Amino acid sequence: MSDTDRQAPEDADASTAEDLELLAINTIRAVSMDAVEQANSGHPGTPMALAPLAYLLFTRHLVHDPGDTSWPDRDRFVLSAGHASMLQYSLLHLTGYDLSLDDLKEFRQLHSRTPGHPENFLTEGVEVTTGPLGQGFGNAVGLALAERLLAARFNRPGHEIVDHRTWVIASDGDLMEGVQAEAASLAGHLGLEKLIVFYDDNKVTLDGPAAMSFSEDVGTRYAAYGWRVLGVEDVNDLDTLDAGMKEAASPDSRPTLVRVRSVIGYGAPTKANSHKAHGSPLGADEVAGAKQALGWPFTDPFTVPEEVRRHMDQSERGAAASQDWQRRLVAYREACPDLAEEFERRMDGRLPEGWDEGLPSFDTGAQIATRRASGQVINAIAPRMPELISGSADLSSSNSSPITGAGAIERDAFSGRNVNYGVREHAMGAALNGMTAHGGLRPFGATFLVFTDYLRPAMRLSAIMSLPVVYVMTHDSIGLGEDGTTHQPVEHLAMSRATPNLHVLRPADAREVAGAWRHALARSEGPTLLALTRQNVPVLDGTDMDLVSRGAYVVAPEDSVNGEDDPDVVLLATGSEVHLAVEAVEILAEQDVTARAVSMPSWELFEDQDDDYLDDVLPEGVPVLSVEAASSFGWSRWADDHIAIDEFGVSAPAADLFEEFGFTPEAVAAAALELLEDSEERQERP
Ligand SMILES: Cc1ncc(C[n+]2csc(CCOP(=O)(O)OP(=O)(O)O)c2C)c(N)n1
Ligand SMILES: [Mg+2]
Repeated sequence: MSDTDRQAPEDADASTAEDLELLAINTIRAVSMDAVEQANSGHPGTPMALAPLAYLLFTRHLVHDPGDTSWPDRDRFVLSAGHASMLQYSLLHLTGYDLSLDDLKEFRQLHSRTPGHPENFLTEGVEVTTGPLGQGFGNAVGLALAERLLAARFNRPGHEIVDHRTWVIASDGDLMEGVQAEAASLAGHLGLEKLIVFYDDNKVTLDGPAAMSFSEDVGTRYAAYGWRVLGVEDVNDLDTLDAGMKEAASPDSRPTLVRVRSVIGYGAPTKANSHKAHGSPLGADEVAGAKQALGWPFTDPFTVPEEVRRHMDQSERGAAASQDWQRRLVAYREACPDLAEEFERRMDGRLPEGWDEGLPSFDTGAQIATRRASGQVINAIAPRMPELISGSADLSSSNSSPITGAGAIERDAFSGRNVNYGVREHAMGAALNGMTAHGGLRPFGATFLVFTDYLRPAMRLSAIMSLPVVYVMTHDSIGLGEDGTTHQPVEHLAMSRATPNLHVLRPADAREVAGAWRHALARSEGPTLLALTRQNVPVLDGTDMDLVSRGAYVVAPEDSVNGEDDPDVVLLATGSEVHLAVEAVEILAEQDVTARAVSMPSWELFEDQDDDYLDDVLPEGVPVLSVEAASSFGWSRWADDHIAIDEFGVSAPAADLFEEFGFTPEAVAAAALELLEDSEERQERP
C-alpha cells in the first residue's frame, strides 16, 4: 500500500448529500467489520446489512439526546437482535454519545463498555440489556406500555409531558421466539400505537437459510395480532425506508411492524446473504473485498471521516429536543405543580413519603395463606404508592394480586393499575423489565411459583439489569394440594436462589409477608421473588416483620429469641414449614432437648449479615436441620441434614401430602433427634 492510497479522514470528499449519506452508512459498516476483526469475535453481518436503517433512524426519526441519556421523554430504542451490538455501538459513537472510538476498539474485551451484547448498565444510551432473542421485543412492549400508563396519569390538555415512541430492531430469531409471540399479541390487544418494530427480514439465521425452519407469513401473523404491517423491500432504498419510518410514526391505533428486506453481510464478496456473515469475523480478505465493493476509500481500520462525524452528530438536534421538553416541563410545573412534583419523584425513582406506613398487622394464631396476606399488604401500600402497578398471568384471583378498585389497564384506558397479561408469563416478565427500565413505575407480576420456568429468562434479565421487579409467586409447594405433580414446585427455589442478584423471600406467615413486601419495594438494585402459600398458615408468636430484612432469625422458643443460650439443635425452616419447626421445638422440649426454630425468609439477606449475627442465629457447632418443602439442593450450605422433597409431588389434599412427605411436627422432631444422635456420635469418635 502506498501513501497515496491512504487518504486522510477529512479527504473523503462526499460531494453530494447522497454521497455523504452513503459514506456515513459505509462508516457504520466498516467500523462494525473492523471491531469484529479486532476482537476476532462478534457478528458483522447484521450491522453491515442494517446500517442504512440505523443511520436513518438515529439521524432523523429517533428523538434522542446523546448528551442526556436519562431525559424522561426520550424515545426508547431497543436492539432486540442484541448480537448485532456493533450496530448500536457504531451509532452511539457516531451520533455523539459518550462512547469513543477507543471503546469500539475494545469491543468484547474485559472491562470494556462494548460487551458482546449490549448491557444497559455498561453503555450510555443502551436502554435494556439484550442478546437472548425475543427478550428485547418483550421489554419494548413494557417500555411502550409504561409510556401509555404515564401519559394517562400525567398528561393534561396542552401539556403532553409524556409522549414518546419505542423503536425496536428485531431479527428472524426474535420473531421466532415464543416470548415475542406472547408480547406481540399483548401489544396488539392493548393497541400500543407508539411501538414500532423493524423486522430484519434477511432470510438467514445462524445455521443457514431461515427457510430451513421459518416459513410462515409474518406479516399476516402480525396483522392478525392487530398490528399495522408495513414493508420496505430494500433497506438500501433510503427514500422508501424514510417514508416507511414516517408512516410507522404516524398515528394509528395499532403497534407497527415494518418488515425490511436486507442482505446480511451486505457487500462481503463471498459471505453476503449467507449465515457465514452472521456470527464470526469475516477475515481480512473478505473485509478488504467488502470495503472495495462498498466503495470505501480508506485502508486503515476504524477510520471515521470527519465529515461523517459532523454529519451524524446528533448533539445539537438532541439538545434542542430535550431542551424543548425541559421548557415544556417548566410550563407543566406552573400549570400543574403537584403533578409535576409527583412526575419528577417517580422518574427519579424516589419512594413517596410514608409509603410503608399503615401496613396491616396480623394477630397471632390467625390462619391466613401468605398469598392472601400479600393481597392485603399490596392494597395497604397501593394508595400510598401510586407507581405500584399490579399484574398477573391470568391468575389474579389465585395470586391475590389485584389492586382493588383501581381498574384494569385496557386498550384506550390506561389509567387502571392492573395489567391482565393473559396466559403469557414470559411476556409478563419481559414487559415488567421494560416497564421498570422505563422509570416512573414499580410493576409487579404474579403467577404460580412453578411457572417461574415460564418466565425465568426474563427474571434472569431483571437480575442482570438490577431492575427492582417484584415476582409474586404463589402456590409455592406441595401445599397447593390437589392440582398435583405438574403444579407443585420442587426445584424452583433452588434455581431462583442460584440466580445472582435475585432476592428470594419465602415468608413464614402474614407478618413476614408485610416485611417481605417492604423489602422488595424498598429495594432499588434488583428483583425480588416472593414465594407464597396457597394454603393457610398460622400467624406465629415469634415472627417479626422487621426481622425479615435480616434474612433469618430465631422464632422459638421464646426464651431463646435473643440467642443467649446455645440450643442442642437448630430447626431451620422457611415459609409454611416454619410453624412445623416451632411445634417440633415443643415436642423436643418434652424430651429435654433444647431445639431452636429459625425462620429463614431469605438466604440472600441472611448472607449479607455480619458474622456475629450469623453466629447468633446459627451458633457454631450446633447441628442444623433444614425444613423446606422443596429440593434439598443447596441447603448443605446451612444445614447438616434436611427434610426436603427431592422428587416430584403428587395430587392429593395438602394435609395428606405434608404427612406423606414427612412434614409434620413429629417427623421434624424425630429427624432432629436423629441428627443430634449422629452428630454426638461423630463427636465421640476419636
Ligand atoms: C434465545 C436465544 N437463542 C439462541 C441464541 C443464539 N443466536 C444468536 S443469533 C441467532 C439467530 C440468528 O438469526 P437471526 O435472528 O435471523 O439474526 P441474523 O443472523 O439475521 O442477524 C441465534 C440462534 C440467542 N442469542 N438467543
Ligand atoms: Mg436473520
